Amino acid sequence: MSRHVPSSEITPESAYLSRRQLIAGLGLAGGAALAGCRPGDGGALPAGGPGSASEGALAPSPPPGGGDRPATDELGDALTSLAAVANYNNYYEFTTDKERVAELAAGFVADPWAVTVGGMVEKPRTYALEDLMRFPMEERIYRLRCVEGWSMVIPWTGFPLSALLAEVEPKADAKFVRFETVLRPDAMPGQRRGGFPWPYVEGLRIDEAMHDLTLLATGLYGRDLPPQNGAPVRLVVPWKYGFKSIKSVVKIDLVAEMPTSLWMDSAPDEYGFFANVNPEVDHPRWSQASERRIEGGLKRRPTLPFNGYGDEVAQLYAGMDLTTWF
Ligand SMILES: Nc1nc2c(c(=O)[nH]1)N[C@H]1C(S)=C(S)[C@@H](COP(=O)(O)O)O[C@H]1N2
Ligand SMILES: [Mo]
Repeated sequence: MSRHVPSSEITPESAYLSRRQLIAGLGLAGGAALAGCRPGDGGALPAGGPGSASEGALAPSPPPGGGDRPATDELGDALTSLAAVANYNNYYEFTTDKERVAELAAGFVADPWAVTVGGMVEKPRTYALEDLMRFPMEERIYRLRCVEGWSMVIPWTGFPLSALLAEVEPKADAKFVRFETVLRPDAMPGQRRGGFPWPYVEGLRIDEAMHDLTLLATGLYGRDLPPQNGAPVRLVVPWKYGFKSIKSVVKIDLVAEMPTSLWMDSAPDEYGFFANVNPEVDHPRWSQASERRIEGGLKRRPTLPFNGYGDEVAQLYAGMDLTTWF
């Protein structure tokens, strides 16, 4: 059983980039020329977004609110191209083959959509996609560090999860937040195969969920989220390994006990609840000391504690034993 095999270490980046980026790159150039616009000028763009089959034609749109998109994150690291962000994916509900998620997810219907928020809250509520889209959106450029040892820099569109939680009013004894991905085996071939206890489940402690860095993302590169990236709404928790950033969320519950995530359930010796990025605590089967930045060349770079967000989040874990990454 392939349990989060670091296939980035098996499939050389050059192999997928040469094939995939050629295709995506052609679509991008052609689309921009057809629409008569440069990326970022706010003009018409090729059709895309949730449910679109034209994944090859994805082109960046301006950030919400307009203006220019920085070329780097706050550390000076270049953004990963949209072509790579949208064609190198972990989404096991479709397939464990990162290069095939986009094509298998292309017809996924992400609209209409509903996210039910309940559990230990004063005002349980089901949010339609339109309701979520009414939150003030911002663009956040975050590093995404997969537990497998690769990373990207992605401009997300979204809003802090805390804004949604404030509306439903968590009760005082709610200590954790539990998230669930849609269960749709008809549309998700990976859910038709055995091996994982679907649906995908993740969780955060409530102070982690309330932290301003924690986003509910509805887009990337100024566009609706592509299906392969978790359309129409996914969590983004940038200081934790990527598997915490659960895709295509349909259920959010405030709970008293620490939720058991899909990864804790299927491989408890390898994946824990907190999963904060930590270069000093190796995965049982590989080192976490360094990582490979997608499109960053062959040289590995040192992994940063909390993925470089330690100034913002380290205090959440004061007094906790961080020598175990669980
Ligand atoms: N529902 C669901 N969410 C998921 C996953 C998944 O397989 N299913 N994979 C996770 C992993 S391991 C990573 S690294 C990120 C990848 O997000 P991306 O494809 O948008 O880069 O999504 C996370 N969220
Ligand atoms: Mo991951």
